[in-house]
Amino acid sequence: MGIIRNLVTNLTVIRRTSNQHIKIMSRRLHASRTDGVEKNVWVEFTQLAADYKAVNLGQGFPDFSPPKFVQEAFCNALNGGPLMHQYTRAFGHPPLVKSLAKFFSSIVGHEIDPFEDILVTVGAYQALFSAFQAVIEEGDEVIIVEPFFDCYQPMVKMAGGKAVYVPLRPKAEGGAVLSSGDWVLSPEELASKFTPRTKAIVINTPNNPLGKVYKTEELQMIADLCIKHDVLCISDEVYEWLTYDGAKHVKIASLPGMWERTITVGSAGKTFSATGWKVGWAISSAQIIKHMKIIHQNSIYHCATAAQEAVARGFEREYELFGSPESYFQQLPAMLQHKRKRLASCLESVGLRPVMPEGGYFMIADISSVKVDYKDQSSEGEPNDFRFVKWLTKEKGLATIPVSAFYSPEHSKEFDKYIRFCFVKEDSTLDAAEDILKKWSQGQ
Ligand code: IK2
Repeated sequence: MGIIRNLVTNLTVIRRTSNQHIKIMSRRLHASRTDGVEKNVWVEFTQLAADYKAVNLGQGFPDFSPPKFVQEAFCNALNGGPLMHQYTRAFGHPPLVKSLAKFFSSIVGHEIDPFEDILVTVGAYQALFSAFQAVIEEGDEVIIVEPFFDCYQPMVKMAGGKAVYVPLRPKAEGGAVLSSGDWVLSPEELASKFTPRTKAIVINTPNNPLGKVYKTEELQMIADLCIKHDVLCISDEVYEWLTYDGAKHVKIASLPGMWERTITVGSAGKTFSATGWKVGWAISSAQIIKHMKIIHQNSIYHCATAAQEAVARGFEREYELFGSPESYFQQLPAMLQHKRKRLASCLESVGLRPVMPEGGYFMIADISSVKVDYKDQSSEGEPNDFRFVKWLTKEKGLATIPVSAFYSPEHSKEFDKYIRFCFVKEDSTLDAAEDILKKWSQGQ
């Protein structure tokens, strides 16, 4: 009775106010870790694209099917008996962790233990979340290289850390920036961000949204700083198979002294064009993975068995075909190479200046030479690229993503002249986008 009486005194009567807010408790309902991280660019712009039925070159997912072999593997898993529909091993379905370990050991140059060094997660998102929760203490600093996949910042904050930003900058001052390879880190600026409180640095190669593929020398410079300052590296490599024009993806974990201090994050969604399956993984030393497992077992616990089984089959196939023209890891970039070239020339033809990505499936373009007469008052005061993207979606029916969303508040103004296009789309979708851009350039 006493407990109930206490509860009643703490609760105000649940009532509907005139503006439909429901007040449940007299004290603050929510935890402060959710403050300041409410905005989410995907939620906002995916909804906008849907509302205006726009041709969607916004969010990064293929609008074509995954390859037949993984679709069949998924169907076979579903028909594979009762156990395929039940829980499997919490930290990763055994066939999947074994195939990941076999596949990546020679690439990393370290014998990966399938059961100790790998955690299978709900997409790369959960691998990132578990990594930050497992290694960041209250007050730790985490260096984030900009532009960055937007979830890093709220995840660092929710883990109690402080994000410290360092931008990649185009090196051709005032001149034409032709390629994502022209965007570089200043070694001095990066070095200046390391302090005794720095616990980790987050890099993303190939980068979303820029498409930069870090060269070995650039990774070595980051690795040297990590080793010097005893810092971890969280390396988001979800687009690892997507490189163009001879660019080569290098894993920072493969550099001397980096295996022990790197958490490499991967995604089956990006690897096999099946983003809805939400299978991802983290690979690191057992010393780190064991703490990520603790976060995982106390939050998600387990990922969908059949999807993991299908991804395992996919990796087994790719292991056999690795380096051959039949490998999906060769075929997908070859297909995207063509789409990328096509999108770049279409953007150029309408006066937008694309930065040619060396990897990934996004292209950013400079919009500063385009003058738009915004009639939409509701976006007034928003960053230039946000206004432009809203205008392009609402008035022209083409959805894209503003690039300043991939920057910290302190640097976003410098980069709000770019918007991001996704080219992992059917040719018919790219045709429709091209049509819109051409009509617009002709003043229609
Ligand atoms: N890391 C990066 C760099 C990503 O790009 C993504 C997925 N992003 O896709 C949305 C977009 O940019 O349009 C992830 C992690 C998350 O991957 P997953 O889907 O496996 O959780």
